[in-house]
Amino acid sequence: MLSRYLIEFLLVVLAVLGSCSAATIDYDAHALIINGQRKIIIAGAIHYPRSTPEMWPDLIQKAKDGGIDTIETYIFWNLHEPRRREYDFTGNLDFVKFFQLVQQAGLYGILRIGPYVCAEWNYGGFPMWLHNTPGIQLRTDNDIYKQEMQIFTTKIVNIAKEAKLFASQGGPIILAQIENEYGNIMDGYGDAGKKYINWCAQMAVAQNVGVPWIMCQQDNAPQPMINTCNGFYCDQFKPNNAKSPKMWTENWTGWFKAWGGKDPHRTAEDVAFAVARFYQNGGILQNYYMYHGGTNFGRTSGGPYITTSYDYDAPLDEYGNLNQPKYGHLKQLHAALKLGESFLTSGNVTWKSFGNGVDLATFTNSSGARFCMLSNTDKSKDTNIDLEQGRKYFVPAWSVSFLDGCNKEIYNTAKLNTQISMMVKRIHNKEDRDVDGDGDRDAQMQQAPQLNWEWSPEAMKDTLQGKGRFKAGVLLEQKSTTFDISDYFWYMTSVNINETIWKSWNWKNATLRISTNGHALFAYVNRKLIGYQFSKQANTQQMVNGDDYSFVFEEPAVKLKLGANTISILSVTIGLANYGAKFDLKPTGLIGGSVQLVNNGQDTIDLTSSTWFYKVGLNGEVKRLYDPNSAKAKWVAEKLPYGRPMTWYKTTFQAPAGTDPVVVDLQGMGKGYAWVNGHNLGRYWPTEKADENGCTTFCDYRGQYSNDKCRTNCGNPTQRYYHVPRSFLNNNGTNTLILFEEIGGNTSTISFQIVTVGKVCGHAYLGSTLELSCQGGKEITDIEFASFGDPQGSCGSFKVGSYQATNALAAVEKACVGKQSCGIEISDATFELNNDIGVTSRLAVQAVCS
Ligand SMILES: *[C@@H]1O[C@H](CO)[C@@H](O)[C@H](O)[C@H]1NC(C)=O
Ligand SMILES: *[C@@H]1O[C@H](CO)[C@@H](O)[C@H](O)[C@H]1NC(C)=O
Ligand SMILES: *[C@@H]1O[C@H](CO)[C@@H](O)[C@H](O)[C@H]1NC(C)=O
Ligand SMILES: *[C@@H]1O[C@H](CO)[C@@H](O)[C@H](O)[C@H]1NC(C)=O
Ligand SMILES: *[C@@H]1O[C@H](CO)[C@@H](O)[C@H](O)[C@H]1NC(C)=O
Ligand SMILES: *[C@@H]1O[C@H](CO)[C@@H](O)[C@H](O)[C@H]1NC(C)=O
Ligand SMILES: CC(=O)N[C@H]1CO[C@H](CO)[C@@H](O)[C@@H]1O
Repeated sequence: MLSRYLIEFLLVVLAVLGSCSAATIDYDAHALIINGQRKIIIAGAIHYPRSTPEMWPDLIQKAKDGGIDTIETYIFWNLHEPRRREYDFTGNLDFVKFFQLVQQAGLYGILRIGPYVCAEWNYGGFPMWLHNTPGIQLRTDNDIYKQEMQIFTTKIVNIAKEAKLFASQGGPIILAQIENEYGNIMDGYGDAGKKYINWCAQMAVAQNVGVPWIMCQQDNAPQPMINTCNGFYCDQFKPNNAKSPKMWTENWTGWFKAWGGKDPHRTAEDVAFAVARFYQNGGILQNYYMYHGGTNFGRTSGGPYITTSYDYDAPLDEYGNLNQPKYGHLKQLHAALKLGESFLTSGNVTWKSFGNGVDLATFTNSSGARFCMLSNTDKSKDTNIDLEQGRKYFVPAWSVSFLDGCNKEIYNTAKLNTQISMMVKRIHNKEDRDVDGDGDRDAQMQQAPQLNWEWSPEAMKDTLQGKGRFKAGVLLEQKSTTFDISDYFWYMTSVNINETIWKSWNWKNATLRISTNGHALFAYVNRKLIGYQFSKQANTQQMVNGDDYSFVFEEPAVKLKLGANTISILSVTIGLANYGAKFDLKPTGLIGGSVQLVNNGQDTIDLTSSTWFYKVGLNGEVKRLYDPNSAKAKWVAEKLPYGRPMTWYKTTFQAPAGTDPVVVDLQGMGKGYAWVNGHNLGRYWPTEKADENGCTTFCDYRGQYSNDKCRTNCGNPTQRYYHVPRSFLNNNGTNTLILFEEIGGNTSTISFQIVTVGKVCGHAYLGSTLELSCQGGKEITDIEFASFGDPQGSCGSFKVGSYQATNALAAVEKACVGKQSCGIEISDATFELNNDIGVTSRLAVQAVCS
């Protein structure tokens, strides 16, 4: 205890010392000026609730090592204030600790309060009580909303001020944001929208944070707000004030994924190209959205239909591993940009055009030294450019070269000199890695440990009998009625089939027809499940456009009986909308829909206006079956069901050894929720498959990126593996996995696995150093391919080209085998070159980590 007090004392001393070094943040059109120093900023987004406090230091350190100087995050209102005036800033909601870690790492921070955040986050970050406040209208000139927004913004600012988080107080935060992408949808609010955005600006300025405020995608942002750009490319963006710096708050490093969607990829070369073009064209701050995407734990994913993984193809993958080559290629870009900082911020630039989309920007710093960026924006034509000194520069299509002193190429966005890591998921137990006794650590060959399952049915006696907690003569709106505390909402009614109807109609063949706003429903008639349905498969574009998720459920051959018949409908949400004008008013559940019994398509009994009974949530949720310590849970091992809807499953397991990230493979299961030791991992849905069509094996980095380009994983489960952060696990004793299965699943193949580097590939040009490294203490055990010349193909399918040096394999084996990481200098000294080999020669290597 003593040492803890000592540490706390030291922290207090440090904080006091720290507060002396308050920074002034200023700007002009060419630089952010921090304590008088002219800077460009390279920022990366890491959302604190999408990982765990135990992961934060590693993520922040990796960002720093990757050349990021600023960490940006939104603030997530719905988690911080789940009920009005009840706040939560504990665990992974401790944003103060997050920014303190950012500062301890020597980085700056950007605080995007919103408080509307979009972010593919449930309801864009709005708490449901806000929506349910009488008289409120969100994101417009409405006094009730403005008051709540001001109270929450002030609360966050005050917490940040108390912790001295603003740079003006000696803290890390250099910029703050109010509202978010309002400019995109403002027209939908008419004049009230304009009034509102002006009010936002005044309210923010009055907070007196001592650092500049920004508004993203807000062309008409009132001064002193700095309007900023979001997008895949922002090189042509111009702020609305000549004195404002050109800033890019969201440079999308990849894209998010939807249930039913394919895996998106944005190449390292194209991200680097976009960033280089931005700074070449006078940009001074860009923020990778995301630098680490992470996981939508619990019920945090929005959409509807956003997956639990929020990997985003970001430089750090969902689990915090380096996503190579993107991470390393951007790291080198950042080093090149920082080398040019005094030039890029001088505002002294001249342009020379070589035609065909080839342009040279020459920056001169105040000492008169020069720095050049040579860009080729043509989508297919590579070029060789002769600069004054007679030196030729090979500039591939869709790339930018950085020329130190305007005569030495230090980086080109299309020339990858960094390793590609092929990540694998595997069963792994340190103790018995060498199962077949041949001296290899043959982890892949091992069987997953057998899991022993128990189960418990979801108790539905009450709801299948139509017993609810309250009733109404209409079909209610789901999210507002449930306050969104659960995905699940029961609609129940009874229909009396009297003698007259029974005789006149053929009720053996009735159809139940339900029209709903979604996102899924399970229909029961007289206690029997007659069918279920989900909103149609969505693709990401539909969600961005805020498409509706309504559908009509129709089940023929519904058996009715003379007298009272009970109809129970379990309506399910799958993440609430987070984008679009008035997205908050988008209905969920059966409101505005209808429920009908139809006889041979002719006669109809309309139940829409019947008396409906309601119940919020599952009984298992109320009994906390997901909590391994719940006293109310009754688990049995006998007759373990397969394919049974509405079933809870429970098992115990040992945590995989080591430090590599852990996932649970839920292949075989249908749809539901998973908890480890009571922590909600998020929705699982491995039966929801990605479209069969539209994938590519080869991905051309050249040309304008769109989120449909370079998709993979066609025909496979959208998400099969679910992240179990190490901090959720008990490394010594047992761990408990609990599942709630909606549609029916098979637990036999569920296993826990680690995610690690399986193979590494390298690709590097003459004059650079190729660095290869494994992860988690593993070593390079085998070189599967090494060729210096013009190797063809890509990682996993390299082939020798038309010429190669003779000693590449031996040289690489010597440098790398038996090591956790190695570096190979690509020079005349390393390889036996012959005359054929020119400036485009490169080394390609594929190695195994185990
Ligand atoms: C300008 O660049 C040169 C070469 O990199 C450097 O030595 C000098 O310090 C720079 N001047 C300023 C004012 O940063
Ligand atoms: C840009 O730098 C050059 C070389 O030092 C100098 O001649 C020129 O006056 C500068 N231009 C501006 C606008 O500062
Ligand atoms: C039977 O039900 C129908 C439809 O609700 C109603 O019109 C009719 O009056 C009922 N007949 C009797 C005998 O209750
Ligand atoms: C039931 O309905 C279907 C079409 O909706 C029809 O083809 C079939 O003949 C009907 N069966 C009976 C027994 O009425
Ligand atoms: C867990 O077990 C390891 C060795 O088996 C031991 O060194 C460590 O102290 C244990 N940790 C806890 C928290 O019990
Ligand atoms: C469950 O999955 C296992 C493994 O794929 C399979 O062998 C078994 O037949 C399945 N059980 C049922 C009831 O489908
Ligand atoms: C503001 C901005 O640059 N938006 C762009 C984001 O990216 C999409 C897809 O490339 C463009 O359509 C937008 O214009």
